[in-house]
Order: sequence, then structure tokens, then C-alpha cells
Amino acid sequence: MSRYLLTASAQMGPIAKSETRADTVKRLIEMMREAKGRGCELVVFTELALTTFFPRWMIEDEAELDSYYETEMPSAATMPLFDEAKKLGIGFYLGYAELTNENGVKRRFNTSILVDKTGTIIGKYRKVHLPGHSEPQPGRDFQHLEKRYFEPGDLGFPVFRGFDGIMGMAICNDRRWPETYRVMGLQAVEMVMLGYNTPFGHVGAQAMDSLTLFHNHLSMQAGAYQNATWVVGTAKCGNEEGSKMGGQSVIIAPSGEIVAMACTVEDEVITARCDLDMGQTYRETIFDFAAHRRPEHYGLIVDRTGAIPPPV
Ligand code: ING
Repeated sequence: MSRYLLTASAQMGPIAKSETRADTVKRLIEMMREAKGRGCELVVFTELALTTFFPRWMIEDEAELDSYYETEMPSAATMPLFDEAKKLGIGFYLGYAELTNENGVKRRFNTSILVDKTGTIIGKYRKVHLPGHSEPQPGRDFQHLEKRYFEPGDLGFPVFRGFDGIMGMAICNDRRWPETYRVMGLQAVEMVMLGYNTPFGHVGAQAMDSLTLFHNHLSMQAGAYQNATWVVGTAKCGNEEGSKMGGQSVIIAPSGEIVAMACTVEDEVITARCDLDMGQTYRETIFDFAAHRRPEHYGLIVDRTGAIPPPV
């Protein structure tokens, strides 16, 4: 008997700097209702789904910077989303900027949560791989200051039992690093949910820029196949405050096949019937980790951070 999880990816079009939490929560609720209307039990929203992608700017004023973060989840502004989930009986992944105060010290994370069908938070993740810079870079139309505005995540890559499966989370740049999927794969993850904000022109190399959407899918398809897991990747996309971001949100099977893809750069719900048992065939054969992996040869992956070429 297969464990089918009807899943939605709720891609978001641009969020203007002027949009309020009430504005974005309204958009999320409309897509949650559409997902439920199509029979879904889970909807995967995107990274930083409540605000515009503010790391594109150098923000000097701390109060202005703090305005992009959530100090509680849910809050009065986001509670309607949790209430609607409970009313509809649908769970969700939500990415947002988290501001906590630990022993009087402000800490800032790029965070996601997993909420079950009763509106209860059953999992939390903080983005480990922060791209970009901590100081503004000259000559860029837009900055990418995630290293300035967030700390690296301190929760590792946990998995959570929910939706009759084993669920994992990642955020944006995490999807480019095989370690992200493998740590969860070693916990028998069956679905990795992630959101992304992927601006074109990120590194300024024209050739690479034209491959942004290819690299987006390549990263997630490889992660899915090599760890026998579903991957749901949800974009924030379109022309957001002048910064053009890639879309093509996808639902990817453990085979690595794309089974659903968005075709706009706006709010768009895509869905798929995800058989959570589909990865088992791969885990019992090609990717039977216990039978085939040789950790005794993998030491550099943990011991070394940057690449060091051999002596001349
Ligand atoms: N953004 C981008 C990501 O998708 C990026 C950074 C853009 C990397 C384009 C490479 C190419 O990884 C976030 N928010 O991580």
C-alpha cells in the first residue's frame, strides 16, 4: 500500500518592499486554499515568504532591518495562516527571517518551519549555507548580504516524522550543496522541502547567469536522485524591486524526474501525488547506503573546508 502525499508548491511572484505582512499572508492563504481545493495535504511556501528579499540592499538603520524579521511565530500577523491551515486541514512549510533574543543577544537566522494539519509547528530549520557577502560589494546593481543579515544555521539538517513520512527542510543556497541532502539522506528522508530566492546576475558572469535556471534544477534533481528522496523547490520570482529572480518551481521524484513545474513568474500553485514509498527501490539497490558507502574514505568532506591542491 503506497503512502501517497498530495503536495503543492506555492510559488510566489514579487513581493514589493511596501507590502505588509497582511498583504503577503493574504496571498499565502489564497494559494493554500487553491492547494486544498486540489486535494493537497501539504503546501510548500518559499524562502523569506513574508517580505521582499531585503538582502539585496545595504540597510544601515537597525530598526529598518529589524522590520523584515519575525520575533515570534506565529504572530498576530501570521496567525491567520495557521488558523486557515487548521480550518482546512492542510500542513505547510514556511520560510521567514527569524529574530531571536538569547541572553540579551540579538540573533538573526534565515529560517523555515514545518506546520502540521492541526496548525502545530513540528519542525524548524535555520539556513546553513549563506551565499553572498557580509560587506556591500562595489559595482553591483543589487547586493547579496545574507552573510551580513543572518548567522549560519545552528540546528544542523534535522528530519521530522510527519504527513505519514520522514520530512526534511532546506533553504535556497543549501540546495546547491550535496552535503545538505546526504545528511538528511542518512536519516532516511523521504521529502526535502525548500524555498528559494535566486536573482539573475548574482555573480556577474554572463555565461553562468544564462545557466541559472539549469543549475537550479540540476542541483535539486541530483539531490533527489542521489538520496532517493522527493524534493519540492518553491521559488520567489519575477521582477522584485528591479531585481529579476528565476522561477520554475518544481516537484521532483526520487528518480530525479521533474513531475511538476511552474510556468509563470507569479503566484502559482503546482501539485503532484507524491508516493513516499517510491524511494525505497533506490534505497534497496543503487543507493543502499549501508551496502555501498565507504565512510572510511570520506574524511576530507568533514575535516577540510576549502579545496587544497596537491603539492607541485
Ligand atoms: N540565493 C541564491 C541561490 O539560489 C545564488 C544565490 C543566485 C547562487 C544565483 C547562485 C546563482 O543560491 C539564495 N538566497 O541563497
